[in-house]
Amino acid sequence: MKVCFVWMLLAGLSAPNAFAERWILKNPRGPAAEGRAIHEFQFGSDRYVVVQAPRFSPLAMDLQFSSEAMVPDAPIELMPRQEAQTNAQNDADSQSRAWHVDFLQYKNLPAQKNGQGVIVAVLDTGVDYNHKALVDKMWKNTKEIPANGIDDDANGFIDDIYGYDFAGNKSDPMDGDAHGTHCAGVIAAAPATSSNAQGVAQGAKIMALRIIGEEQTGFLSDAVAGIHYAVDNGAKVLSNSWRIYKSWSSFDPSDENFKLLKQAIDYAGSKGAIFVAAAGNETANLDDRSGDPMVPGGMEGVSTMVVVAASTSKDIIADFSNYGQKQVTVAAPGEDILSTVPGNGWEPMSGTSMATPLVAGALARGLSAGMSSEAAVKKLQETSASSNAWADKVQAGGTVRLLPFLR
Ligand SMILES: [Ca+2]
Ligand SMILES: [Ca+2]
Repeated sequence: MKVCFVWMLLAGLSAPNAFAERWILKNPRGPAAEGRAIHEFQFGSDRYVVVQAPRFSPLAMDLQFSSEAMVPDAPIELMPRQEAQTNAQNDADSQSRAWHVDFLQYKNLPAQKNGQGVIVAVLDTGVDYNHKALVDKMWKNTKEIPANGIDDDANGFIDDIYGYDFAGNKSDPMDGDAHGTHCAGVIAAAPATSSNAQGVAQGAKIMALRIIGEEQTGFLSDAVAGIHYAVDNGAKVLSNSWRIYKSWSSFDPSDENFKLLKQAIDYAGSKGAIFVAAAGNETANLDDRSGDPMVPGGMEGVSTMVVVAASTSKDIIADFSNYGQKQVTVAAPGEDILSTVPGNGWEPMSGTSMATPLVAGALARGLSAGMSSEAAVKKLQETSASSNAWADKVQAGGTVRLLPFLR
């Protein structure tokens, strides 16, 4: 027992808090940061470098003194999965029937406006790109030769075929969870053989960006790097079902890491890419989060961001969904959504996490119909079905309707 206790104590002492060990440096000057960059970002005249350094170490001191600012890289998390609120009978139904596919009349949508030619980046836990319903829906970096250890297309990433694994700092973005595969399926999955489940934009291509690693957490700077990768490699819609609240972390929202994220989203906007973000699952009003802001969905003044709440099959707000007449753009089906999971499976999941890729896919269809990014977002809002139940919940006053949107 004694040995065991000592071992545990040592393990405790030697296991540093990973999140305190990664730092964002603004305009580092000295030699301390040389050769240590995990990421580098340039915004205007400002250079940001992300490095690893033990807290309170001489190295950390050096980095601090030789940088304009130094802040901890912040942890980000997935929206926790929501338990289905339905009874056993409905639960059985949701295993075999994708209600959102009927509700939004996928089969009546114009086939030629199916997302063809539009790349949708899924910034999540990765994607099971071998899933039968996704294998033909993946974006592939055709200029890259796989597994030769060379960055053939000189985009800064070696052997990146389906996207990139920023959480694991490697080229293979295979899903380490199920969340990202589910989101990818909501966007573009080929029809299931055993149900009506399928993606909303089956002509679109999925770019897999793994920014959430073990235990459904990741680093903010990996999300920023993922946004850059997506935009620089041609994605026009970015689906983001992750977030962080200020109270969950040790950083101040006025800090450089918030700025870095905002600049990345602005960069996406400047390239005509739409940043779609989940509203979150805390039944909170995002219009009133001054005490505890959430990013990215709660960020104010980001005109190119679309924030999505979750609706149910009764077309009311899901009881977990965040909302906000000003901050949340629109609602979409997000409860008991049947979609792909790794290993050729299909399962229902609930959350604004699921509503978000549905809107991302819908926007991809709009872009494939020749709409500009701005026009697509505007029309998606205008054609949403407004109702009293939604009037104070989302900007659009209701949930998306794809027939009028694509008409
Ligand atoms: Ca490459
Ligand atoms: Ca290669």
